[in-house]
Amino acid sequence: MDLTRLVVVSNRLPAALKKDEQGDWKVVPGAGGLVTAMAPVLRDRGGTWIGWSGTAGGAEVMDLLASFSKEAGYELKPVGLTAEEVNDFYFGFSNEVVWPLFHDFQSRCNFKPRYWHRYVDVNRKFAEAVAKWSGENDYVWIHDYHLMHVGWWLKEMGVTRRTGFYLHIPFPPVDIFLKMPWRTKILQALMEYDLVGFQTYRDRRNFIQCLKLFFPDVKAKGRGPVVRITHDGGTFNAGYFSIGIDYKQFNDMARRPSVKKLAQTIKEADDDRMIILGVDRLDYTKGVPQRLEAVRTAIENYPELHGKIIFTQVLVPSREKVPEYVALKEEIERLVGEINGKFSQPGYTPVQYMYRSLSREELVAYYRAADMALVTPLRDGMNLVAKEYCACNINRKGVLFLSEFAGAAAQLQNGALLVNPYDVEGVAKAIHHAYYMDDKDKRLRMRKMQDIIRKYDIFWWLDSFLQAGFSRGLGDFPPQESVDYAAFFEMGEVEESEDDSSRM
Ligand code: ADQ
Repeated sequence: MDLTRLVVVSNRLPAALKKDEQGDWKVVPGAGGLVTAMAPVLRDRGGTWIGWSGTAGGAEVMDLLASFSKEAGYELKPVGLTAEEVNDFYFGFSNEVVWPLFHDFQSRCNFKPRYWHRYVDVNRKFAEAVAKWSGENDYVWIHDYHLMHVGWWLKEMGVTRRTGFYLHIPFPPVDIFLKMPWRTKILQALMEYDLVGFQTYRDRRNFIQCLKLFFPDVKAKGRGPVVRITHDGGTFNAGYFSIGIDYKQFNDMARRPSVKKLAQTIKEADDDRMIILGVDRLDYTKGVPQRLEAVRTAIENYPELHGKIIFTQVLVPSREKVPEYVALKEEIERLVGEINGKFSQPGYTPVQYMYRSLSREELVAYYRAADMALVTPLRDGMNLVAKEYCACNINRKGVLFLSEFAGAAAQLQNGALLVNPYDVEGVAKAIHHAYYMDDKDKRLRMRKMQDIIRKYDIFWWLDSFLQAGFSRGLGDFPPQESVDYAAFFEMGEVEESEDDSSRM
């Protein structure tokens, strides 16, 4: 293989720059799954990570990152953004246009032309950084919805690189994507990458349907997860690669004596009660108010559950300065207050609520202690919480309720109890059903999910994408044969010219 180095590009660098108490900058390394998986590859292959440092840049920042790079074993190269750029590109176009539209919330979109223009300009800045910090033989892997235009700019600038793009969030269906004022420009930009990767078959299908609507000459051909798309004499590949977690790391941590002890403390407080857990970033796509309504309905419709279930919601602060998110937090807190006001009794508070980020050990202890997890986003690219919960379920007696609208449903449908998050009575009924589910059934379901999550972990995801990206053909892509992708909502909607007979 002639490609030697990997260049990863994402909106944020995998390390944040923060000021300490003395007002000096310091580098705090990221600990997410993506960083964990990428770091060894970047180190072994040699590589660079390009992203916004959280500041406007400057010599001090460069020095700090240079010393961090030395320790990490790969380079970190910052893109500096001004306050206006952060406002219009990040808070504006990324979070008020693409995020809501791609999650099917078109009524929440704020299609300000200024946002769009700044988005394109900032993407150019990222492309310039790629041109500067990468070489012709490097593979450039661009991540997520903030940076859909980088490949297009590289082409405009005459910079030749092998490029791959991965979308972590859903790609919307045609009827919703049509609302985007800059729809053809976005599709054209995506077609400039050599490989465009999505979370699920459904996302790739939506993308291809949008392409075909706007560019009638588009043809999609191929078998399996990666297809070849031809348009206007050019070709590129589009595939789906469901992102996974570092299963082993979560599972090992859940077995640690310190975590076991913490989990016991969590459980002991409500020894004879079933703990139902919710863990989310504060975001309207996660369906937290609907989930609280479902818990309320469960206690109302099934009085025998009163005093027997505890719902613990962990909410991670996010986008706290945005008024919509402030309002959402208030709504959630009002609902928690109402439910507890109505159903609490001495020694029993039905909803426990935490608004803060937990340490990894605490989070894993909650996963381990929980008898059930309510993962009910209204729409989600994948949802890693669902996978993390299963990885930490040591006794295999846990039950996962999973939204039909989470990308993870395609992989976990055989073990999870799939629910429609808008159907609060349906979710309440599922909770009631799970309360009486026998241990044998629970174990069988959990084992199925764990097998899939262990096999298709974050390292598998990374290898699959890179193999598909590095190979110019479609033939040597690793099979995903034991992933059951025949989710009910995907049936009967197979692309005509897309031979996907290997999709099971
Ligand atoms: P997110 O929308 O952030 O990710 P998700 O996939 O659930 O959603 O990941 C959240 C992460 O935050 C998990 O790894 C979890 O461990 C962590 N986390 C949650 N609560 C925490 C807490 N209280 N303390 C500490 N950590 C906490 C986007 C897309 C998803 C897609 C991922 C990856 O929106 O659909 O699955 O990227 O591609």
